[in-house]
Amino acid sequence: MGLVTYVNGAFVPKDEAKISVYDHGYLYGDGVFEGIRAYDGRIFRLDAHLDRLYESAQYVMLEIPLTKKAFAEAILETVRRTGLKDAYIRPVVSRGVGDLGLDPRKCSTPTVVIIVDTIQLYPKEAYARGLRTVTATTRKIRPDALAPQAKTLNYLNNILARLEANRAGVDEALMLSSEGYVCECSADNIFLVRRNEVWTPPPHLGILKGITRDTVMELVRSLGIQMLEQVFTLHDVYTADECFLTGTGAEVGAVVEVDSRRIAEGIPGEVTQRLLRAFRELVAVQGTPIYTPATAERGR
Ligand code: PXG
Repeated sequence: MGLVTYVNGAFVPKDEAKISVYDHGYLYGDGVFEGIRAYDGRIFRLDAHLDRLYESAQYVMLEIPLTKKAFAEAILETVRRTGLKDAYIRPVVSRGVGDLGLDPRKCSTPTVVIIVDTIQLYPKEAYARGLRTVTATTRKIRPDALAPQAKTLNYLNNILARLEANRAGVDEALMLSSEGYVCECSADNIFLVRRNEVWTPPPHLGILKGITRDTVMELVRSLGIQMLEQVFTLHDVYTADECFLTGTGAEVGAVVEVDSRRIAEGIPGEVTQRLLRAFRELVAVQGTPIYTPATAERGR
């Protein structure tokens, strides 16, 4: 078994998965996507990811030519055909093949792709030592220009920030709103621990409402710690007791340095580590099973 990709209803080997250069997803970034993970044969929060995919599509007036139920089944079947139990799943729906003008009316059928692969976003050592970040000079796109809640194929704003992190030789880039408030990182949400409270920016500031973020907010509350969604500045980050990032790829990743300032002791904090443990316990038991008894022998 090798990696299998779903392309418009067909299951094809990774190397044969192809789309047209006239696809407006390629020409204009006109489309939406999701990033989902499977842990030990279960897809974590599949319904929440599908809800967000369909909401992103609704925002850009892109009609996904599958019901949510059919999409879920297509995802499950693509993973089954790879035989993977731990996987990274990337559904992508683009406007489809059109002409060289940007008018979406020229695109008659959306292109639906589901990529299944493996993922390790940050190296293992990064979790042990903690992540280092810099604040990008690139500001978040204003929510009235392009809603950051929508996971669209236009990721250049985040990529510009990531380039800045690369140039600084650190792991991630922190992004601010045009007013200078802390929003999120290029592919992760941000949290602070301050005096036994946990803070994260509210969605209206112009961030992606991360599914890991929602999960971690629930975990914070279940640990009996005060969880606040509130606006904060870099001053609050630099002086925090702990800082961590959340995302499908990153899970819960401690941040130990921001803009050359060491955060507290410069080692992963206690609350962060408790939350990472709680998160890993949760993903091990929660989620949509991929392999039913009838297909179980295919899992590895
Ligand atoms: N903010 C942004 C801008 C993101 O792109 C998150 C927050 C975290 O959201 P979730 O729902 O994952 O908790 C994301 C997610 C990648 C990659 O390949 C990117 C994401 C997720 C998985 C992989 O870089 N972005």
